[in-house]
Amino acid sequence: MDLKSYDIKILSDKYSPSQTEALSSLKKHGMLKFSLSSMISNDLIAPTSDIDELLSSSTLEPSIIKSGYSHPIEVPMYLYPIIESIGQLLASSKLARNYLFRPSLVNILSSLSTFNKEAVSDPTHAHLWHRDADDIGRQLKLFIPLNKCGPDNGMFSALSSSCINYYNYILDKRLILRSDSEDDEYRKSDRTRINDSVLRRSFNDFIYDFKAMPGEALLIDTNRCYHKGGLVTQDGMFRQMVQVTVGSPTHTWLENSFDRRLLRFLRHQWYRLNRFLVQKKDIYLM
Ligand SMILES: O=C(O)CCC(=O)C(=O)O
Ligand SMILES: [Fe+2]
Repeated sequence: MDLKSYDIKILSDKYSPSQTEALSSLKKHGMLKFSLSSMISNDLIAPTSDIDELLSSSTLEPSIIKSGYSHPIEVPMYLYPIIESIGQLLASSKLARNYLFRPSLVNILSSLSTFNKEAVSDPTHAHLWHRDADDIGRQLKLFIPLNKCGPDNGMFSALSSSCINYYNYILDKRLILRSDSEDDEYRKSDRTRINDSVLRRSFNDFIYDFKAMPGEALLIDTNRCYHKGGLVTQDGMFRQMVQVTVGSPTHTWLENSFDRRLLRFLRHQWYRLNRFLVQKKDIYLM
């Protein structure tokens, strides 16, 4: 599947046909591609960072680095103000206001993904296809890779939301069976995720592989779209990714006055009700 790219500047217009077109693509596929080059120079986005230098700025525990999962690092200081203004622009845009209830900038994160043999032979968590549950309903994440990104270094991939109802699941029979006999809680929670080859066999035409050049970004509702990323398959390669999240006041990452447990309970009931209404047509793949 391919996606048309829009200039990020269209978000600053009160009314622009491109923004309306972008909104309908977002509603259809749950995602949208942007070019950031009108707001940020590509040289700034593609710093020739040395991986050891990047790792030394990481705050992560050795156990997580060992397993090769993406780990948090600082957003480069010279980039932060520009990324923040892109986040504010997105949060206040007509696009976000039409897509989300009372959107605001939730946070800006940056992660570093490195090669790990164990992770390549046995992917887990974000390396497997999944949907997020960061809010009751929708959210928007803008993924901005800081280096050129392809299948070897943690490419982000996403499934168009046009092919599956929000309240139905795609499930991987093998991962369900495995989780039944799994003791490791971390692995057990992969139960509702899907292996890459399994999903591609059935949904290849609906998958967007974000082979990114510096200056490109993907806006996606990760609660609604299945997605995966961060698996670096070649030794010595890495991926640095900035992630800007825009959400509603009910977003679970916001420090707000909502009671988290009550929200979780409400979310669960809301899912149950809707799964009942859509008559639970989950798709089991093997
Ligand atoms: O690191 C990636 O490419 C995937 C991250 C992810 O699944 C998420 O942020 O929801
Ligand atoms: Fe995710």
